[in-house]
Amino acid sequence: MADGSLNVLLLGCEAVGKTLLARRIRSITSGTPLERGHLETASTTGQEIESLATGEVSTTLREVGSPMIPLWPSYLAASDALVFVVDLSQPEQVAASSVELNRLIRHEGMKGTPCLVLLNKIDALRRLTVAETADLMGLCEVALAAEERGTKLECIACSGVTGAGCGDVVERLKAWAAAKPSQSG
Ligand SMILES: Nc1nc2c(ncn2[C@@H]2O[C@H](COP(=O)(O)OP(=O)(O)O)[C@@H](O)[C@H]2O)c(=O)[nH]1
Ligand SMILES: [Mg+2]
Repeated sequence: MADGSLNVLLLGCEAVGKTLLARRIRSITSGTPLERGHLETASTTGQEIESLATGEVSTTLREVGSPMIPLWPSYLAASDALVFVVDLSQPEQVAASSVELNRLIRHEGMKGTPCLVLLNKIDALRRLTVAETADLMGLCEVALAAEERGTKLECIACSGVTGAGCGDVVERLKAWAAAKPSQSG
């Protein structure tokens, strides 16, 4: 994938809100409001790709659906950054998210790849708090494990439905894009 764009891998367990977040992020970067129909998503069985305007270096956001969990690590080598989504409204799924995040962080393909954990659906009425989720997932330990491997892990609480926190996600993508070494020379 030597196209010069920033390649970001978007992962997370079933129905955590990856596709809607990708659409929300594209709407922010393109300055085009999200149409009502775009709020309804279909389950992603394979991959979905969004191209984002993130300054001089564009971004390719690649969602790989949860049916492809066994294949997720194989996408790490070609990725510049990882965005991992967790659903605060599905407490019963948080353990599974923790297992997959730990597996990815400890995979040799990470090689210092920065990771952004999105604590999504903060708009939901019944949900875990950010602190509860961080506790249940052992996010402090995951961040330490990441640091030992030269990987930086950051968290942002957000909602694909309301757009809360999504501006911060875009800023992070833009910072990664700006820091990507030019491949033209
Ligand atoms: N309350 C709430 N629901 C959301 C949010 N984002 C997505 N959803 C819902 O969660 C379901 C799965 O969303 P989708 O983007 O397809 O998840 P994916 O499988 O991870 O790609 C859909 O019913 C969405 O409407 C959010 O921020 N808040
Ligand atoms: Mg999807």
